Amino acid sequence: MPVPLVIDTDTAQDDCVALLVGLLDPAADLRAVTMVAGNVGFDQQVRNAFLTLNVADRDVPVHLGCRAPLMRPWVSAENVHGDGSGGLRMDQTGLEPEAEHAVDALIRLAAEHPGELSVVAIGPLTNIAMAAAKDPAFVRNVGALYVMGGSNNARGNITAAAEFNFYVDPEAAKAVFAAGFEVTVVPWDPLTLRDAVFGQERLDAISALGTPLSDFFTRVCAPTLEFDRSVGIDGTTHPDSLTAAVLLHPELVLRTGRYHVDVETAGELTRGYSAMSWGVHGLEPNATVVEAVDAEAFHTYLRDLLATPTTPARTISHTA
Ligand SMILES: [Ca+2]
Repeated sequence: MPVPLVIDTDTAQDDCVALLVGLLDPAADLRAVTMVAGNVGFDQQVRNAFLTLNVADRDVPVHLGCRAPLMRPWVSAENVHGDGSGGLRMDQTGLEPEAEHAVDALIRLAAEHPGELSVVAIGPLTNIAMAAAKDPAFVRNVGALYVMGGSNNARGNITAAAEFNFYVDPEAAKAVFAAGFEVTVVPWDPLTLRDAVFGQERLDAISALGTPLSDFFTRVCAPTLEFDRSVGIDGTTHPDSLTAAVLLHPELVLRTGRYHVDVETAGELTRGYSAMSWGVHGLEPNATVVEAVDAEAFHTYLRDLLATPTTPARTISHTA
């Protein structure tokens, strides 16, 4: 039986790849895409989501969610991602998001089949925290919550201490870990930086596929590749697609640990820092943290996914 899921996303770069996982993997039954403020301008994120649906030749409801963090001004990652699509363009006439707000869609979809829906949250946790605050039953109706965010006692990416998603809306992240969800966390460091970086050889293997999906992947990931190389990472990073993949294919996971995860909201230098306590500090575990995945198998999985033939209905062009 395919896994019913919603992907909550700030759609840019690897978020697009994560959407492809949800749209194309036969193990997934993607019920909706919910949008949250994060990587790039909100309306551009929505365009990136529709661009991704088009290249996958799939139609899934898109719901617009929170356009700002709970308590703070939005922080962009446009310096990393550009417009998040690598400059891809298409005519979006007639493509409309659903009228229902993302927070209400999350609550409704989880309530329709209590305990069965998985939520893959790969942006700031604003929508998830809002849904939990609006309807406490949401927490128990969600079967599993997979979160890309934080670092496991390791370095951040937007600051020395913090990973972007938790940094942008630390209050939402803190609330989500306190809410009682069954949470699995895919952290930035060390996991992503060790097991989900695609260097030139892996990128060449994908671009050699010559499918609409592989061309899309190469274009969309190009700005991240350039940025990553400028900061000493030798390839593109894929934390969001990894998060969706490990939900659908737990056999990719080689090691996990149970942790008490909490998020810093008041630090002078550590806003958004994820404190992951490993069981010796007298705190009850509230999350499973992925510690190692089969990097080669993950690359093979994505490469095979991007080999899927699709016939995009709308023409995609590239502007430099
Ligand atoms: Ca993301």
